Amino acid sequence: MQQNSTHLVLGASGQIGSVLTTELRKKYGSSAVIASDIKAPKKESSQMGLFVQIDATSYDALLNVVKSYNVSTVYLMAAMLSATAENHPSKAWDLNMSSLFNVLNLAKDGFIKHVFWPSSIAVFGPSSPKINVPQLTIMEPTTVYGISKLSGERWCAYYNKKYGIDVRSLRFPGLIGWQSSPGGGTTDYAVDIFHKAVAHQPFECFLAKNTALPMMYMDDAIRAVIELMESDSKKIKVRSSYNLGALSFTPKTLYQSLLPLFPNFEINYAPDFRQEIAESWPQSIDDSSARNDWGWQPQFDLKLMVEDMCSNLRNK
Ligand code: AKB
Repeated sequence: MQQNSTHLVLGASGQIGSVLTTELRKKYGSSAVIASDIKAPKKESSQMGLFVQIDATSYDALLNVVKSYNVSTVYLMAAMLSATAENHPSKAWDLNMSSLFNVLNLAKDGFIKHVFWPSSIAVFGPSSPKINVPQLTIMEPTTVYGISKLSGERWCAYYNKKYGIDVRSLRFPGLIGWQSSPGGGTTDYAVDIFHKAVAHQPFECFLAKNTALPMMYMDDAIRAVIELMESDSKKIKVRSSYNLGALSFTPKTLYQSLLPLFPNFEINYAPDFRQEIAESWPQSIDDSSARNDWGWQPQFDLKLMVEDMCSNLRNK
């Protein structure tokens, strides 16, 4: 179903959107993938393929692009992440929810056929189980971002049940990649630490050393999106969002795994408001529904991820 589609990535200049756009172009061809963002792209990425500058909170702007380019699949990657959202609650709610409603309504109104929307481990809260948090459990998120993601999940399930919309979603853990910079997340320390190590600079960590969180290498995350979207619709039994697991580690473990490559690397811990957000989230994920329904299997363990990150960042 995906081969003859035109794909539109909203938030294509962001951490996940930029890598996803590149992979989709490799897979389906440059002319089959339209990148879009509210911000103009950097020069290099604009040369790779078609880019349109649009605000995902405007239904009319989206409709215009969808009609002009005959788009059938939309990946809604535009969002305000957990730490930034705590500082801009109503703006975060507005962006995260209105963009989702716009895309779901484009599908309901018959203009597009398939939707991917990322949820997050932020849907869980302090009352959820910490270890191997199950697909279905108590969910009482305490962050604006988490509340918007949990509400979004319920709306995805509603649009699927009520209108038959083919919307698919993954609850992403913290994502780590060399290709793009993250912005405003609680898990972002796990990206920043690599940049400092490779630059031979000391690292100040905004989380405490023993704060375990679920994480994933970007290559695995992008592969998960593509595999989920290419799966036969009958296999997709969860229409809210799938738990997705790969790694779980603390800042201390990540630091220790960098030491063999950078023996003089120094870290100090200065936890800030993000510590409380991290403590409200689970430490590890039970992703058996994703594994059983559509065959999810992560490929990168901590060692592989550290080696790949460092060699790519060094070459960059
Ligand atoms: C964040 O830290 O806000 C994100 C997420 C876990 O969704 N990376």
